[in-house]
Amino acid sequence: MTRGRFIALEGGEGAGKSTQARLLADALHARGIEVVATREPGGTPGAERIRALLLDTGGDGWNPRAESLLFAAARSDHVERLIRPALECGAWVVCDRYLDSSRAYQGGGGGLADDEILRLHQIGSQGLLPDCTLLFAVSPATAADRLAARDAGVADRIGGRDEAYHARVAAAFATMAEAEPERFARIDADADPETVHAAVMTALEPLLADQR
Ligand code: T5A
Repeated sequence: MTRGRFIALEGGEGAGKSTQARLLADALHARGIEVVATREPGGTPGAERIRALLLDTGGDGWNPRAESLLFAAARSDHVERLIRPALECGAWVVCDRYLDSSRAYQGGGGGLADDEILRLHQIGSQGLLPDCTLLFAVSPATAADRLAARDAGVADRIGGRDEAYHARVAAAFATMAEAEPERFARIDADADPETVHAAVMTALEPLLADQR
């Protein structure tokens, strides 16, 4: 049995990750590939419970270290119970956010060192990395317009942080993509959904070609 492929979608709020995750899963299905579509934080019952702790706006929230531990714990359950078994069965996993969100938000945004987050990932998930990480880059104005149209100003605990925090998140994503060009594909996400989807399929062409 050939191992499946692991694709993660990353970027800031409103970049269109969830929209593109759905389009990608449909396109892979249409090619006869078995797909497991999932998300972080979440993806398993235990990780979804941690998601509620992290994102619901009640209470005082968590400091960046506690936040990182919770994300790593949710990811550990997700990897162990869903992602690894799916890959081992030959399915492709399409994951809406993964490790690089922790590196960008708790690292770039919250100030934790990148190697600390990578160490937590080693402990929790034995360092499992995606085969390809699609980074959706959108201008802040476009993202704000999309979120205003969809959410009418209501954000979760992390999405609601200030502009400076989100600017550090975007900078951290850009730095990671530059440092690991073999794993990251940067996708211009300002365009309409179909154009963005076409760019995603082009970026995945080498992995799809391997599959044939
Ligand atoms: N987080 C997560 C961490 O801090 N650390 C971590 O380790 C992890 C895993 C998760 C939060 O947790 C943080 C990051 C986040 O703050 P979430 O609820 O999963 O939060 O939310 P997001 O991932 O931020 O998802 P959003 O739904 O806000 O944004 P998406 O998925 O990028 O955007 P999407 O596809 O939902 O689209 C938003 C709107 O725009 C439209 C859609 O129809 C929708 O209305 N749209 C487009 N419109 C025009 N053109 C396009 N190309 C469009 N694409 C989408």
